[in-house]
Amino acid sequence: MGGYNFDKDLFRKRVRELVKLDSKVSIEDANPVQIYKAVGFAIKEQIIDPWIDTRKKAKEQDVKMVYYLSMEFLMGRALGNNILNIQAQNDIREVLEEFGVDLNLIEDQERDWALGNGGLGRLAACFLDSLATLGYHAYGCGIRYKYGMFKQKIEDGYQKEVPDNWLKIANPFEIRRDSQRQEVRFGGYTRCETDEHGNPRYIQEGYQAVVAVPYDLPVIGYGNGVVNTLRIWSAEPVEELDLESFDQGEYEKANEQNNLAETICKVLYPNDNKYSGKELRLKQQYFFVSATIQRAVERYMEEHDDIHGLHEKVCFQMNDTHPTVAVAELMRILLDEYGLGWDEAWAITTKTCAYTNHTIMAEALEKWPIDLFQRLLPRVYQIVDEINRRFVNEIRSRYPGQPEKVQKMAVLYEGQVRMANMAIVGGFSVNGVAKLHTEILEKQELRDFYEMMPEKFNNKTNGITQRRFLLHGNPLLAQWVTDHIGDGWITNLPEIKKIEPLADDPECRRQFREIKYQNKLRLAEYIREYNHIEVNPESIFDVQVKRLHEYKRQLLNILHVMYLYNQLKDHPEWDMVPRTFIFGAKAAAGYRIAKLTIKLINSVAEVINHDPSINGKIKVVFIEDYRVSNAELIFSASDVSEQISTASKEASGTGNMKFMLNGALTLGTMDGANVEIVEEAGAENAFIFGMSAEEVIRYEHDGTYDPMTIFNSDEGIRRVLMQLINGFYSPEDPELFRPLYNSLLNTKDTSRADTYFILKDFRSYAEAQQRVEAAYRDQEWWSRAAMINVANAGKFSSDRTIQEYVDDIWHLDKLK
Ligand code: B1H
Repeated sequence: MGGYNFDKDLFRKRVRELVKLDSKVSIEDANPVQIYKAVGFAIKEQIIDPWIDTRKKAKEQDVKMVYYLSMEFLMGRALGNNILNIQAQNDIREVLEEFGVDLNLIEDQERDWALGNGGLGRLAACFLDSLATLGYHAYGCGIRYKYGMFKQKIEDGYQKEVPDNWLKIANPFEIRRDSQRQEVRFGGYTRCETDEHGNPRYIQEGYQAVVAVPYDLPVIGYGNGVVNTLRIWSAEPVEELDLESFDQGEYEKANEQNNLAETICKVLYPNDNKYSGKELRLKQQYFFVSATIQRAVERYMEEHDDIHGLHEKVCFQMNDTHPTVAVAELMRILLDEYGLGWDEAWAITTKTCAYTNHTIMAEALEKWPIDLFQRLLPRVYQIVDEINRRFVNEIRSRYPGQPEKVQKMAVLYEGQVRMANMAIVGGFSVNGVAKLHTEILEKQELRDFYEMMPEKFNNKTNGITQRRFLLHGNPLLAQWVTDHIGDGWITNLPEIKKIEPLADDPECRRQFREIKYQNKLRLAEYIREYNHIEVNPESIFDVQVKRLHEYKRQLLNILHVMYLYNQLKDHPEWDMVPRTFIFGAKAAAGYRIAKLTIKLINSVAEVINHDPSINGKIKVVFIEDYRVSNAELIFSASDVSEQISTASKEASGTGNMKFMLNGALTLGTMDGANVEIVEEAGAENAFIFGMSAEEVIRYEHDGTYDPMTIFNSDEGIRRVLMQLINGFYSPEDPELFRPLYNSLLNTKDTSRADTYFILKDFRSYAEAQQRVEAAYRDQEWWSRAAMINVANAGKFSSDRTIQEYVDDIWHLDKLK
């Protein structure tokens, strides 16, 4: 397909007109928000034909397409990336300069589209970017939450959650598609009728319905004229409440439907890696899955005449277990609406659905109580029950005399619907998100399934889009790379390997250092403005930004900072390389230990940053409201990338890749994709420490780990832990951090002490930090290693990941 043929004169004219139409001001008097909206709308005008054409071509060429089903799409801001992807940056910058405004200022007016928690949602966003750029037809399908991920405020060192009313400024890119609404039904009961052939037909009655209305957002391929769609569904009552015409009973029913519609899309659940078990969450899941599948089948039948060929043109990729009710919903539609027999319907379903697993954390496993599931989705439950009945029979005949196989693999077990099991049984592909993660799935978590159906299992190591995280987020480095090797890397990241020889050229290293320095100044400026802390741009920027979770071990990081501070106080003459420890993390609103960790980081910052005796050698900064838009600033300015999860717990990580691409060195455990990062960059250009996944798993099985022996034998560690309970960082309330202390040393129940092996890995981590310090003193070595990291980041483009999904799972056709 072609490009976008950006029309600069039209754009200039339209921005003038649109500020008037939308805000009733002339361009001269418009404020930045008003200009942002007009610019967004004017860009939408320029991509609307390619957007329509993409859909048309897909139909004409009858290409196979994928629906990426996800509860989360963590898109960040769209404007800047859209401008880059239509390659109109210079034109737009110039037009805005004519109007006397700076493009960066306009970009800054946009709110993040924060319809996701963390890695899982951001991965979905990167995948959409890559799908469009590679020229595949795809829909991202999700929910148009009224409130996205909460905004984080820090007050007195504590996290406070503020609702994210992101739609308050109308989104200039979205288009409401009333013509494609779908009805989604909850509750009631099923009645069985016999049709004219004597076959049973199931009818859901007495249900409550909502209307699902899609809003489409463009996903613009880089320079290729392909515009795909992120389709997010919003719930509305079937009929607007009409007070006059309803008797009391009708009124109450209508009122209930109103409330249902209003609550479903109200808010994103802010849990990362954790199952909440709330009924409303299951409603959300069924709501967007049902609407998506109904529409997908409807569209398929508009363009084809035989439902049996569905799998040849459509794939539903289920992003974790959250949308796996898709398996049963597709069965329902095929059975009840198309009148297929079970075997036919099952054959189609199991060739159309595929499942990605993103975590082995036990608390993230979705298991719905059967009574709740059945009450909410009576017909769908019948189908789940039948899927389970048949599958259990299959297990029994395959493994006679081994009832534990049924125990482990059945979909229904002990009063619960196990969503992962349903996804594995009902899909043709099960993939993990990094080599190590997939191995753990095959050998441990999903071992029985792997033994029974090994052909379904495969690995797809995650990736990130270089268009957002280098081209947009780090313009100085992007330009430098392009100046040296051309711009092929923008759509073919492995080409970036061509800069590797430049790492041996002292002048190139100097330029590289200068760019990092400029980015550090830019971040320092941000920190000054938003945190009111002065940081030293010559110091090492040592950064851990990600969701706050015990397994990610922000606590290990801050305990080590406390340890360093003790050393510095003991030896004021120590000429350590100045360090700025930067944290950014949101904690789930109900996650006590995580929130207390944030308070600890801020309390430590408060003490250390105000201690003149250490001459600013250590600074601690907690960046408020870490999100996609400020992440772009942070990665580009980082020297050290903290990837310190307990080995085996982080399925992949993707922040690790963003740091690498921006020339930060990984300080990490052999976990998730860190393993592959080290493989690519070379172990000598990273700082690896800690237990291996195997060791962790062994300890978990034999239960012999006792952190108390470490506490008793290691003076340095003991001193730091005592500072958690002696008021050193909380003089007004010495008991404040006791829960953190207890989480490490639980004396009542030692099996619950230090579940994430923080004390076990502490010395190894501290030693790795010393290596970082020593290495940084040699600036030539450091910049060379950083450049080698950038040069070897090619594997971690989501373009590569998507091509692997296409080749091994989806088998899509490229748009011509
Ligand atoms: C990941 C989640 C997750 N894995 C449940 N699982 C959620 C689970 O709202 N919930 O209920 C939300 C999110 N998120 C992350 O996925 C992994 O922890 C990362 O290691 C991985 O890089 C990322 C993308 O694969």
